Amino acid sequence: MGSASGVGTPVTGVIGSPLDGDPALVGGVAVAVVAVAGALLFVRLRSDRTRGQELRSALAARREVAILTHPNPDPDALACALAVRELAAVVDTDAPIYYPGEIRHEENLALVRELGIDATRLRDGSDLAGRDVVLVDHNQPRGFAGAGSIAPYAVVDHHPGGGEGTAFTDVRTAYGACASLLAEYLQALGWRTDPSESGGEPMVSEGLATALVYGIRSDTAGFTRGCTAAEFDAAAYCSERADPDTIERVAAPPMSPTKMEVRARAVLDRVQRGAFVCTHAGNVPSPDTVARAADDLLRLESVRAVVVAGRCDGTLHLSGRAVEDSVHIGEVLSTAIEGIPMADAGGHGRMGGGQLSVDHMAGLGPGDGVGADQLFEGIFAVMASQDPEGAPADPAEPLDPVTIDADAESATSENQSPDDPDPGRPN
Ligand SMILES: [Mn+2]
Repeated sequence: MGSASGVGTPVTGVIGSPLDGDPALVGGVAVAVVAVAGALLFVRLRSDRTRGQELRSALAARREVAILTHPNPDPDALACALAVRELAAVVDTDAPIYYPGEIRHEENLALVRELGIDATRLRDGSDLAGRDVVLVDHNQPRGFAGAGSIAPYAVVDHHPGGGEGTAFTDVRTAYGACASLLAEYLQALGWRTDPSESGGEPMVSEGLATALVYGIRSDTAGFTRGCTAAEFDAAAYCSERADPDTIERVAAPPMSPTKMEVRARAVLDRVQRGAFVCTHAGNVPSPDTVARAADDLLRLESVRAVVVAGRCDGTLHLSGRAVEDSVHIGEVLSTAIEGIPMADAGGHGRMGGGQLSVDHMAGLGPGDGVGADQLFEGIFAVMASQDPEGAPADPAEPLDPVTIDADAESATSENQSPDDPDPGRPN
């Protein structure tokens, strides 16, 4: 309020002269005028503050906050968490980063490794009890026990939903990445990204600039999907400071021989009917590998829908992909597994997944079991009924049950890399 008294002094002088005879009244009016002028100035200053200044003030008001990402943080969420932590550091606020689920996608793991991101897995809501939680890249806590009882302190996000923070909320659903918002804050706060510039404001760290660019790149599928001017502006602002070598390494992380073999086998052993492909990739080190193999196969020329199966930890994981205007792959999978006990599947139009019990498929359950060949016949039939244009012109040969049977010993178990922590069950 120091500046408010500076405004008040001349005002008192102007209105003082007609009231010379009554010092008490003069004093009272002066105090009132100063208070009103101060309040107006305060409101004006507040409304002129940038969102970044507001968030910084909210962070400065606490000795510590807990930054929370959504359950399986992606590069955008991790970049935002780093940005909040760096902003908190300049106002001497501790801001550890938490996530409730797993960091499991290769790209996400590579980002964490390359930038040395320090994030802690949340056990449950008790880890956050009594703490001021800052949500990034989502606006309602989820994915852990007690999530519903948390009232976030601050929220920065670009997803729909009504979640708000008690001290600060900025949710912009038009933005392609949440990292663009944080970059905007830093830029408006005068943080420097060009090492040749001089100035009193802090310099964005190289790791943060790299993470922000990567987060934007990742959430917009390489500046194509849902990318707005805000994403280009934010990336341009960070570009001088971001490390292109790190970005390249994170974008194409080294792959274990086992994972590469699974993806190769998924292609080599594929069964194609018209524009549809099903394939059994055998034992896989993680369900994520099945999903990546499905992404690969959908890129095959003239292929419109694919389903890849892979066995891991006693479960047959299914991953489906379809191009637009073909089948609804989530419905294909849920229809194909109807009537199979201990099976679950579903998803969106262009992306779906499912799980079946390998023991049950082998007949070690209530029913007679079901072979992967039968499963694939069912999937092909549903695909053909949904997208007749993609169906083969000729009646197909029956599938070879040895190649794709769930029980067949695949080459993976013998060729398993010895350092692979999760080789899958040979069964
Ligand atoms: Mn995001």
